[in-house]
Amino acid sequence: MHLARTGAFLRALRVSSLSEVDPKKTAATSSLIEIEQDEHSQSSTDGTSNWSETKPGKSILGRHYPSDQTTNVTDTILELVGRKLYDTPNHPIAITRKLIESVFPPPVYKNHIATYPVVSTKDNFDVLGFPEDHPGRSRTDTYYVDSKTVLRTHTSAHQHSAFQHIADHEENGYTICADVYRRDSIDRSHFPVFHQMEGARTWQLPPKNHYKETRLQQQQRRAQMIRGSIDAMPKHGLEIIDEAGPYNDHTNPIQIQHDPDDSQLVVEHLKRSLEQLVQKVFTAAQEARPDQKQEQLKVRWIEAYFPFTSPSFELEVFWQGEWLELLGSGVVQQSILNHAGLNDRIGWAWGIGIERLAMLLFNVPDIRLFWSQDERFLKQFQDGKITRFESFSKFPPCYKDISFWVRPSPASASPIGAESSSGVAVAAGGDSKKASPAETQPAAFHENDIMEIVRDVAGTLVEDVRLVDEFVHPQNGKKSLCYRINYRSNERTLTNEEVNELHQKVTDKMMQLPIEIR
Ligand code: FA5
Ligand code: MG
Repeated sequence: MHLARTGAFLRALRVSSLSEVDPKKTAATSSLIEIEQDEHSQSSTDGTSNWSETKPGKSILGRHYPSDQTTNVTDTILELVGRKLYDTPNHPIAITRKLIESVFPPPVYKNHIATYPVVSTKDNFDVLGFPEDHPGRSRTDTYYVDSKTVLRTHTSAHQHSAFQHIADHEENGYTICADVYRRDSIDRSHFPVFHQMEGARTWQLPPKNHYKETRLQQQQRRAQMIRGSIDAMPKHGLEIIDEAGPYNDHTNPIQIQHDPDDSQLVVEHLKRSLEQLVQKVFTAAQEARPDQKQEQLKVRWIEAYFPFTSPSFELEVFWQGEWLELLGSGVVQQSILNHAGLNDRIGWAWGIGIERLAMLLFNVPDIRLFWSQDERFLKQFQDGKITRFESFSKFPPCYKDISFWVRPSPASASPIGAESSSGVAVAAGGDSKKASPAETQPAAFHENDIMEIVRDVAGTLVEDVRLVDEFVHPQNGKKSLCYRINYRSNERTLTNEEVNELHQKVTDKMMQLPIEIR
């Protein structure tokens, strides 16, 4: 019997946070599913200490969560919950969401919105096969509401529910749009709250042609269906560099349950589908500036790793002089499909950063702008239209450095090198280059703690925070780090006094970290 069909699972289904998008209406409407968070234990046992203020509890969109030792979500972050940028008229995030949905429309794809951001660690990590020591689980990378509950770090937290919905409704695919939360670095393309869209497509075995038809023959007919669907996609003119190929036996394997031909077809369908999306976005962006010479867009596929797909891929575009990661994707782990009752299916899934796409589409140079309530920003966009954003002015930056000693520990290894392009385990937050399992222990310094303090004190008044110097003391082995904080508003010139005051507050709060200010 399928696990998903047991009474326990059916009882656990309840209508709430995911809602369907009615293509004829702007706003999202009613119904879908979420697994009830009924297995939470009351208290944390990991004994980690928390540098942020301990509060009796957190209220999130009308629900109250008593805090425990694991709680690290700050009020600054909670202020951003519920803004629904994906459903705000004339907002670039909503316009981009609809553009993506137009490439993945019903009836093949059911378009959902997941409005409620609090999910269980089970849905965010366990169900997706995240190992216990995955950096994404660490409190340095994820906002914990309590020990068993987080602000979701990715839309994949709803993947299991969405696959169950597919199983229950005889559907084939979905998209889910949601706000997601990560304790991440601070720069022009990273913000602690951002939006993701996840998509998935599955193919089931067709009904038997006649009673003698074997499973292999059924599989072959399914393969023909996938091939037919690939061939039916319009050709695009993009120049694609494919550095990953369909799989790699050692670094990016086909799952043992899968027929290699099936898996390769699914990969081909996945890549062509996402290339259609990139093509549509760039055509729209270029139509917005017909006077400009068309630049050849550089796009590449590279290998990636996600616990819930294999083989896995990332798509990057060349933007402002560097490769910018747009999305992660892959062939869905068969165990995940089986767990949702989709045993006879094979499928792909992807997760894209909506801001990243919107920055390319609208020429928005800084991710913080999407949160702006300044009319000079908002009035530049209109539903159904792609317009080129014109900066209303560039206000002067103000740099301040902060230097300190950290204790030598594995977790204070060089934090240089943020989001990886080398395919290490960075899914859903958690950068294996910055993080190590040791960082979940108390008293280990982690770069994201500085980011969080800066965010908490200065919010969107900081453009980026960068490590500019590091060295190890030859005698005592202590490590010195120097971070440069770039205070700059997108909306006005900051005064010296204002910046000094902010920087003093940052310095004071840093005293709570396991460091010695120099
Ligand atoms: C994921 O979150 C996976 N859930 C994606 C996925 C889904 C893979 C389904 C396979 C199957 P990742 O951590 O790489 O993967 O994030 C996906 C995208 O979100 C990134 O490619 C990037 O476009 C965007 N993103 C990640 N962090 C930030 C951030 N701090 N600010 C803005 N965008 C971000
Ligand atoms: Mg990634």
